[in-house]
Formats: sequence, structure tokens, C-alpha cells
Amino acid sequence: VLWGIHMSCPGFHHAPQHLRCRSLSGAGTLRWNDYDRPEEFNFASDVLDHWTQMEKEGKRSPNPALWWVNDQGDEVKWSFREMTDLTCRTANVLTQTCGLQTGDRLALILPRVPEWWLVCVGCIRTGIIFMPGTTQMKAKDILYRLQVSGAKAIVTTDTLAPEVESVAPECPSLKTKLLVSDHSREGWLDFRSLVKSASPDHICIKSKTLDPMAIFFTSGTTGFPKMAKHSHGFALRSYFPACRKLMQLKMSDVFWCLSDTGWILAALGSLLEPWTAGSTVFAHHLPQFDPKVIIETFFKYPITQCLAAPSVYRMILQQNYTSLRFPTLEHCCTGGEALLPEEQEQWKRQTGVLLYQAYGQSETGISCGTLRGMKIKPGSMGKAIPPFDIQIIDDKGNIQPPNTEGNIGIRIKPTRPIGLFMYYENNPEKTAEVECGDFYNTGDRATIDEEGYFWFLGRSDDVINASGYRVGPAEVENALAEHPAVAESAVVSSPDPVRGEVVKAFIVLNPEFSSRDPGELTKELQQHVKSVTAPYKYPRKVEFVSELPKTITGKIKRSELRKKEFGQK
Ligand code: BCO
Repeated sequence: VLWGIHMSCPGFHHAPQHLRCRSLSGAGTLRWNDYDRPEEFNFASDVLDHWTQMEKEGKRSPNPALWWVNDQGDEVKWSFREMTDLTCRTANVLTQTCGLQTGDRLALILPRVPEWWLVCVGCIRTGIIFMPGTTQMKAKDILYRLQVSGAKAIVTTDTLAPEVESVAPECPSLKTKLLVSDHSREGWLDFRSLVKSASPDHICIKSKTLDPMAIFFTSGTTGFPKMAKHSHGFALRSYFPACRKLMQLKMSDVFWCLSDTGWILAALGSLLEPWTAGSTVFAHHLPQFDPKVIIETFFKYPITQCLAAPSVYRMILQQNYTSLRFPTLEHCCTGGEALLPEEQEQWKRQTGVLLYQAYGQSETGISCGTLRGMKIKPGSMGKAIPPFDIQIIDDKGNIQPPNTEGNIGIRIKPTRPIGLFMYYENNPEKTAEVECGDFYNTGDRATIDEEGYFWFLGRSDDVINASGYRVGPAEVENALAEHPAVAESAVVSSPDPVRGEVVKAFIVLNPEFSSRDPGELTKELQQHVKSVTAPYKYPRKVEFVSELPKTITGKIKRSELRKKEFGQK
């Protein structure tokens, strides 16, 4: 039982006094169109509080807004009314207790616990910019994020508290540490008890649509992850009719997005998309990924729709179950990495449910997809979703004809579309680098066919997409360089039947390590990477080589190694 706040909790029956819902004419009525640019938008007041109002007026079914479960049999079911109440309390904790102000940054590193939703919406209510991060992060990853963002606050759990404490002295901006835990810890504020005792009366800020809302860290070929900054327009985009068509969510849906809370996919799939439709967000704590638990959850709970990376569906299909016919599942969507046509077919055969593909990045959110009910072309990631105008472009930004390979570009001139990231924070050079003529260059290669369907081909740079995680090779190479055995390394993508792609490291050993057992050394190096940076980046494949291919100027030719992995010339 999580701190006693349940659907039946008596403390949450009174009507919040602050609700300022603008006049939406009825449940699910859409107010804005795909190309609208309202001056003001705030997800908390315009969407969440709208559904609260609908609940009060008896215009929404009694399904919870958030339905959270874990393996121990605990459940949390919060209505929209409770969500409004609790997120207003959270907003008061953040501003009054912690002294945070609009525009301040808050690092949000929580596993799938109900408080994740409270902090996200609490930040949106106050204009505090939240920066989700995966709980797989290690002290160094956290240090980098806190320093580069100048975060004034962090919210995390007991597991990561020691890592945060080990780097906090090097983060002068960090003033507040909030702990989500059943225990208190010195130097940390107790989030749960503060929320309990906070006032539920809060006036949501009137945010401009283009004011900043969130920052997502995203890896590139070189250097450390960049900060892709998104405005409140990112949440508004989920409201647009074209986006609503992707999954056609309705109030009665119970929607499960399996993404880690650190990724933009979770912000979309566990927060913005379902709540915009007034659906129930379903969440399982899932501290460790286990396909069996996922399958059992589909059988146990009335989940109607699901969003997850292709690797998740692949891993489910590999389990030895007599039936994967889930009783209530109607629609599945996937994104984050490439999906093979045969995998799409297999999912349909075994579950009886179609698997629709979408495409996006931390910079873009879901930018194209096969909309529910649209013809599926197996292997294609569907069509552009307005207001994004997506084209295949060459390196100068010229639009390419159908069936010609090029970069996926999203038009930003003359108008940058609502929902696309604003820029890379503190990084005008990188922001300029991805501008290509009138387009934002995603760095992903694809073709478009005569009917406007996109066909993914791969990255144009050295970034690795391992089971849906975007991994910068330099991040792994830097981690390897800290091990005494490694003289130098090159990290590239390598194909994998389950994970699509995995991280592979080519390593030149220092002479004193060359006689070591390669199997043992591989394990040691993998463990080393897992211990110094987020473990999802560790090289699942390792090859020891005597030298690395280099240009005459000494630059490692990663592309040569990658091509070899994929059997290309
Ligand atoms: O393979 P090993 O078992 O040796 O190691 C794994 C984990 O066991 C381990 N690990 C995980 N959490 C840990 C930990 N070790 C220590 N401490 C922790 N806290 O680390 C290794 C890496 O884990 P993994 O996550 O790669 O593999 P796993 O657990 O098998 O999970 C499989 C997937 C498919 C669930 C996972 O790879 C996944 O979630 N992939 C999807 C990522 C995703 O959501 N991408 C979307 C990004 S947003 C986007 O693309 C924009 C779309 C609009």
C-alpha cells in the first residue's frame, strides 16, 4: 500500500477551489485544430482539470485516471479529481516548501511509481521545467545532468539517493533533494509526507504555449547527451485531431505504455496521450524487465491498448505460452526502433491484435505513424502526422522524390511546428548542426513511397539504437577508457535478433592484459561499463582487435566497423 492514498481515500472528496477549466463543450470535444497556435496552453489546467470537471458533472465513467500496480499486489487507483488534488498539493510543495520558481529545472529520476505522475503534473502547474531520467543512471550520469542543466532540485528514491549524495557537493545549483520513500533520510525532504500535508489549493500558471515545459536528454555521436528542450506545445500536440487519430484513445480505454519513465515515450504514452483522451493510464512498477510479468499482467487486467518498443513485443513473442490471446487487448502501437514485417505478422498471428508502427525521437515526439485503422504496410512506420510536414531530404535540405534514400526532415521554415523541440539547451552549435535548409534533420535515413509511407533505413551517423535506447558511442568508449585493460576502443551498432541492434565494442588491449582469458575479460569490461554508466549502454558484444581502422588524420572509422557488422561493403 502506497502511503494510503487510494481511490476510496476520504481526504480527496472536496472540490478543488481553484479549477479554471475553460469551456470545453463536452467530454472528448476537441478545441484546437492541427495547425492552431493558441497563445496559452497548460496540460494541467486545460486537460487534466477538464477531466476532473467532467467527472464532477458525471460525464466521465468511474474508471480511474491512474491505475498503478506492482508485483506485491499493491494497487493505486486515482481519479482525475484525486489527480488534480494531489498535483496541486505537489505544486505547492515544489513552490512553497522547496522555493522553486517558474523556469527552474528539476531532475526527475523515479521508477514507475505514482509519484512520477504527481511531479510531472506538479511541474507543469508551476512552470518548473522537469527533466526525466532513467533510474539506470549512475553517479556520473547524474552529475553531468545536474551540472549542465543547473538543476535546483532532484526527486528520486532510496536506491539512487547515495549516488546523488556522492555528486551533490559538485553541484552548487542543487538546493533541494526530494525523496520518494517510506523512510526519511538526512538531507532529504520527504516527498510523501509533504504532499499529504500540503494545501490542495493552487492556481495553475497561465503558460504560453511556447514557454518551456520539459527537457529530455538525448545522445549523439560525440560528447555528452544534449538537452532537447520542449515547450508546453509538446503537450498541446497530443490534443490535435491528427495526433488523436494515431491510437484513437477513448475514455473507456485502459492504456499501458511500457517505456521507462526516463524517455519521451513515457511522457507521451503514460501521461499526455491517454489523459488527453480521458483514458485510464495503466502502470506496472516493473522494477526489472520481465516479459512473463507483462504477459500475466495482460491476462489479469482489462488493458485495451499498449505502447512499447519493438524489443518488448519481440521478447513477449519468444516466451513459451500456449496462448497469447489477451482478453481485452484491442490495439498495439510500437516505436523507438525498427520493426521487421515478419515481427508485425507474428504478433498479429499470436495475439490476434494488429501492431501499428510509429516513429519519433526525443526531439520530435511521435512524428509519423500508421494511424489506427489505416492500411498497414508491414515494415513501414506510416505517414507524417500533422502539423509535422515530413520529407526525405538530401544533405542540403532538398526534397527527394519517392523511393530515394535520404534523411528524414521535418519542416521548420517558415514555421516551426508545435510539438517539435525548441532547441538544444545551451548548445546553439548543435542546434544549428541539425538545421538543414528549411528542415530539422533527424539524422535518420529513410525513403518515402508514392502513398506517403515512410520506410526506415538506419542512422546517418554513429548513434546506436539498441533495443530502442539511443546510445552515443563516445559515452561507451569513455566508460571503457576508464578500465586499465583498454588502450583504445571503437563502439558501433551490431545486429541482434531480439534487440534489433546491440552495442558492440572493438577493443585494443594494453599489452599487459593481452594474455588474459578473453571470455573473463569481456565479462569484466561489461561489468565495468555497467558500474560507471547506465547499464543499458553496456557492450553486449566485445571483440578484441590489434588495431582499429583509422583515417590518415587518426580518426577512428566507426562506419567501416559498423558496415562489417551488418555485412555491408
Ligand atoms: O542484459 P543484462 O541482464 O545483463 O543487463 C540488463 C539489465 O538487467 C541491467 N539493468 C537494468 N536496470 C538496472 C540494471 N543493472 C543495474 N542496475 C539497474 N538499475 O542492465 C542491462 C541493460 O538493460 P536493458 O534495459 O537494455 O535490457 P532489459 O532489462 O533486458 O530490457 C529490455 C527492454 C526491451 C525492456 C529495454 O531494452 C527497453 O525498455 N527498451 C526500450 C527503450 C525505449 O523505451 N525507448 C524509447 C525511447 S523514446 C523514443 O525513441 C522516441 C519515440 C517517440
